[in-house]
Amino acid sequence: MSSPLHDHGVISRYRQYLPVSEATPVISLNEGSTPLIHSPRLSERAGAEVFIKYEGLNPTASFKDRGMTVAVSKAVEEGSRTVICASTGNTSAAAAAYAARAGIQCAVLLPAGKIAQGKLVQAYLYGAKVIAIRGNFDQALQLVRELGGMPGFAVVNSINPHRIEGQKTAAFEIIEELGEAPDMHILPVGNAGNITAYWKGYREFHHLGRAKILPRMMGFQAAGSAPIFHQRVIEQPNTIATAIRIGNPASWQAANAALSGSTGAIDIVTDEEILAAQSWLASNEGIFVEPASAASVAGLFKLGRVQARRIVLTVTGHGLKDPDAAMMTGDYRPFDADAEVSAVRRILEEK
Ligand code: AN7
Repeated sequence: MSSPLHDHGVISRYRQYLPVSEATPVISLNEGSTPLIHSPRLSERAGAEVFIKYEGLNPTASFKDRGMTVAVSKAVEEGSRTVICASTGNTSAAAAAYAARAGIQCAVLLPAGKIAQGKLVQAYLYGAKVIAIRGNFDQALQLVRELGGMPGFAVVNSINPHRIEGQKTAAFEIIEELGEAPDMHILPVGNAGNITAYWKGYREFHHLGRAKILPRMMGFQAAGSAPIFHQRVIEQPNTIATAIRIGNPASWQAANAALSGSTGAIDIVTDEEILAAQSWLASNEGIFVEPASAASVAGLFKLGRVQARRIVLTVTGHGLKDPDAAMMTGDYRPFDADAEVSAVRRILEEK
């Protein structure tokens, strides 16, 4: 059981806005409350005040924890003994961690060979049953839809509305911190659950008078996996940003509603732009994110100078999730040196 003294996760902080009651056992890892970091260099490039919502600092190092605390708490309340999901990696890491915390089983269906190493390691260590599907994420999600009705099973993909409810709390935090919604919100789009969740969160606080404005929602997909941008299912999605390697998003309609309702837009960024943005953000702002998250930054670069006062970029997952992709952003090798002061000094004095 959670202790009220130590529990400051999203259910504890935003209970009145979430589908929980006294009867809901709160399964939490104190997710949320992530930093909103002002970015002077991005601000200069955009001609607006730019803030980065650093979701990689959640307990399993991605934004998925916000939705998973609600989804797993509700699954336990409803008597489920197993949670199941398809995933490009981060959902499976979060599901596995919260299931471990709840003392229930977790099964994850992953596209074989397309999961970043860090995410796979997480699923194993948290004790999930890891099933590698010879197919892509969309096929894995279709299997989960068919298997999810088994007795005692709860599906914790974002087709589970509790996931969206939890994830909307990121918009609440941003409004509380800025005292107002930003004029524009930029984020990567894969299954389109997160853009749906932010838009819901912004609208709810707007409705309550906690914000006077609503942001334009700007979503960025990887060029090789851009079904919403092209308005058609992509049968063979491909991108270095494996987290958003999705060809048939579950929340497609809701994303369209967010885009049109906010007079926002969806656009694409190439893998090259993603990798360049990833290394730029690390070396210029000290913020290390995974490739999918860097799509936000690549997107802002693509927009150029923006008619807005304040812009928030969500960076969704930590860079350490995927060291292999990070190493592709440059030709990284150490300088070799003998264990002597003179040898090290020679290198330090080189131009
Ligand atoms: C780092 O883990 O779909 O548009 O199965 O891991 O809400 O899907 C991950 C998605 C962006 C896209 N950034 O969010 C999964 C999965 C990162 C992600 C997205 C994901 P949605």
